[in-house]
Amino acid sequence: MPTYIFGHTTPDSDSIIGAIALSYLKNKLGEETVAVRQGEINPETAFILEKFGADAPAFKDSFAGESVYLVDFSDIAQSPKDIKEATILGIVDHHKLGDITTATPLECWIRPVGCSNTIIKQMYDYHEVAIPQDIAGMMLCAILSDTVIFKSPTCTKEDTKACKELAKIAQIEEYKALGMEMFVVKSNLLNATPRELVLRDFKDFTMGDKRIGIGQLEVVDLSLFDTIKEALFEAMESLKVEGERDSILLLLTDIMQEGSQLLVVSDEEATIAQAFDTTLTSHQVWLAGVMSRKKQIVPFLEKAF
Ligand SMILES: [Mn+2]
Repeated sequence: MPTYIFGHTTPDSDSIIGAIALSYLKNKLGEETVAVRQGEINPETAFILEKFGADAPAFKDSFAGESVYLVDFSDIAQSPKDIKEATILGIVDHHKLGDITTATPLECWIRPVGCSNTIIKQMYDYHEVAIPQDIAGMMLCAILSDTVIFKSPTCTKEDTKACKELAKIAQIEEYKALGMEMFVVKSNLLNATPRELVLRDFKDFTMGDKRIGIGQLEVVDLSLFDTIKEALFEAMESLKVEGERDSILLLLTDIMQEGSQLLVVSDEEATIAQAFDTTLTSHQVWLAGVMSRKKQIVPFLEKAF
């Protein structure tokens, strides 16, 4: 029986590419592993897979009785429903430590860098395994995505160093231009319903006794949202009710202006405003300099709730 490797629910490029890259490494090291995904492929990831001629991992969301590696998360809220019945052999992640626990010792590569793929690059180096050209190109894209082409406050020297080395292996010289091309793809809001947009990069968190869902859309021009903002609010409202959540937040991040418009649907709007030391107008506020959900949103909400 193979070991399955997968990222969080509503997978982003880091989760999908991370599973592919880690699976290749583990297989080289003599383990039998298969990369899978817990959700649909988003347009940015589809662009990356197509560019490097890779297939999407198969969908699988039940792992009772199986062995698994987790990539890019350690929160039960972002796990398959039966994660407690799986044997977790290892975690590769760059988020806050979540609430997953294990009954047996595990391999942990958890480091405060900008992307899980940066850590996977370091794992290849540690084990002295060569990265194939196509996988290097995809890992490069995942890091450019997670670090918003090095603009995110989560980006570290290790991420830029990993990108340089991966770009060399992938034989891509203008990799910042490739990053921009990727974000233009990401900025395409057509062909998606407001609900799909809210859920495109969406994570649930448990804070105190509250369930809080936080989505993020990164675009090259915030005015793209002008005509659909009301529809986004409506979609957030219904997702709040359906998911029995206390709050839904949506970050509309402008990667050129380097800030985010925060939309809030919550029973506790005052607590959320307080968390960011601001006031909301019509359930929204511009947060200058805020680009990272992980570093600039979640910790403040954790404190407030
Ligand atoms: Mn990530």
